[in-house]
Amino acid sequence: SKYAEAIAQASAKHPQPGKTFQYGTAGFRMKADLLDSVVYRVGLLAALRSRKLNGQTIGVMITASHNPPEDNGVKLVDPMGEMLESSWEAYATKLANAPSEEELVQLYSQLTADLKVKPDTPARVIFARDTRASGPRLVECLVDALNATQVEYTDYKLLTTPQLHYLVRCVNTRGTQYEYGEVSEKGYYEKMAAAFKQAMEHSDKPKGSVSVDCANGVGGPKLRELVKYLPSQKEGGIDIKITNDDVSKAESLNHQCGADYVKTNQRAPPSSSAKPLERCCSLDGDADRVIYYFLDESNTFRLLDGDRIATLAASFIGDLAKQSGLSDKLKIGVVQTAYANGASTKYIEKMKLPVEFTATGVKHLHHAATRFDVGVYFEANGHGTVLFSPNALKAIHTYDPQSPAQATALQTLAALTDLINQTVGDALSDMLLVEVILAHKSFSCAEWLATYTDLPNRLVRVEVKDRNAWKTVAGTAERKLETPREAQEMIDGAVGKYKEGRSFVRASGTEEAVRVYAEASTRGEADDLANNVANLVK
Ligand code: NG1
Ligand code: ZN
Repeated sequence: SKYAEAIAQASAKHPQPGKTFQYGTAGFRMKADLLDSVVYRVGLLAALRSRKLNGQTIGVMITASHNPPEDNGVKLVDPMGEMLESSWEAYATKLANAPSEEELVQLYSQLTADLKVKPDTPARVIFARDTRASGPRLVECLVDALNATQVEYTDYKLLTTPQLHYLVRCVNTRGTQYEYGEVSEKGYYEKMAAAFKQAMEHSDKPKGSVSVDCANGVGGPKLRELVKYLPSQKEGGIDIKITNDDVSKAESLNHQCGADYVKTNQRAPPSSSAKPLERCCSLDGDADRVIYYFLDESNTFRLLDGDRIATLAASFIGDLAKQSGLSDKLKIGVVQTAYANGASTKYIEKMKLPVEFTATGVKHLHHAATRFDVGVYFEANGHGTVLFSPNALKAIHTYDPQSPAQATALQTLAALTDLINQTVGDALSDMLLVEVILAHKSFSCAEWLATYTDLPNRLVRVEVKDRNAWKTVAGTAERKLETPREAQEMIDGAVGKYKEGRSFVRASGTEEAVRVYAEASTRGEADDLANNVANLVK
């Protein structure tokens, strides 16, 4: 076929290391030194995907998010800024596993034919990477593939994952009625800053400051850039204190800091110097997750996780919908996973909002959220966003307010549709959203925390020989095991001994391990239950 020779030649520079790879929930992710051939082949698939979609631009992001500095990963972004369509994940896996150049070329022409891709259609790709040391080398592997398949490409160098998703959507909607924004990093900051100003127009000034732990990743320099576009504290903006923004020492990425550290360990980064009641948040290594927290008066660590952001956003948007006179037109719903704290689910039900559960992985949540006019979705770990449907946008932008109060609520609501990244969870955007809501509600972190009481919980990672032995029953959002045979009965037995106990086991989609989650009415009981179930699994 047309590119066969070029593909084979460049592929020989990046031989398959004799490993089996799988495009998982977060694309391919592993030790960076194993990734060269994988990234090369992902580049080949990006070309195919773009040609299949008539030359629409596909994104490639090189990052391993919250994982250690020596890891890296790669994932594809579809034209509207969504994750790669799931049926194509299998093609990625197949390409990554082709053992030789001949088999790779063979598979590529097979896919070209099966998918009815016309090799002469133009192909366009944009890509970016996080701050990992292996990034530039992996970019070379990617570029080799794009050159071999004659793709037009733009290298955006360092970006957060959500910034790349934003750009992909901007390129593909340019000049249409769905235009999403200017196709540049600057366009991203300008859009967000303008929306922030508008969202703050009818609010009190933000109280206190927010310390942002950037995990020593790409979020640091990008937040510093964003801050230049935001109003200063004097002008009614937020006092943002940036910490852990050192990207010069590769080994410090995600080390003892960042959203995953804080959520998993349920404590502030040891480097934090925040005083009691000071508002803090942590981003992860590619800035698509954010977690809030603070120390209370008695110096006890208090977490405000993704469930908290979801409930805060749902309650605020619900209020705005009522105040603007649009509550009939905006059906608001919340999407969670089994990892959501049971108390957050009860609170959403108390607000009389529908709540749905999906399997772990944002693509599942995202998909479910599109079925609401306003779909709020967050994983407990802080990854999520709020989606406004085309109907919701139309209602918000065409409604004629019947009073000044309706007009101000409507203006704030409209600002949120621009402030909130519509493509994927975005730590910078989500952080501004939280700040806007806290300012509007005149909420301190303590008042936010007081909206409901989390059930104490524990997440344990158990290394097992074969994680695939743990399969969950379809339709249970991963809450029940089908195999190993007696496992679920044993778990149920353990759970039954605790008040408000809940526990489930599932195979990780990103690591060679299974995860045990447990919650119960006291800290001690939650820990006990988690340990008991972990022992059943070992
Ligand atoms: P796995 O490894 O499948 O549990 C983890 C997170 C997910 C999601 C993905 C992708 C937990 C319990 N799991 O998935 O929520 O964020 O990584 O990064 O936090
Ligand atoms: Zn991430």
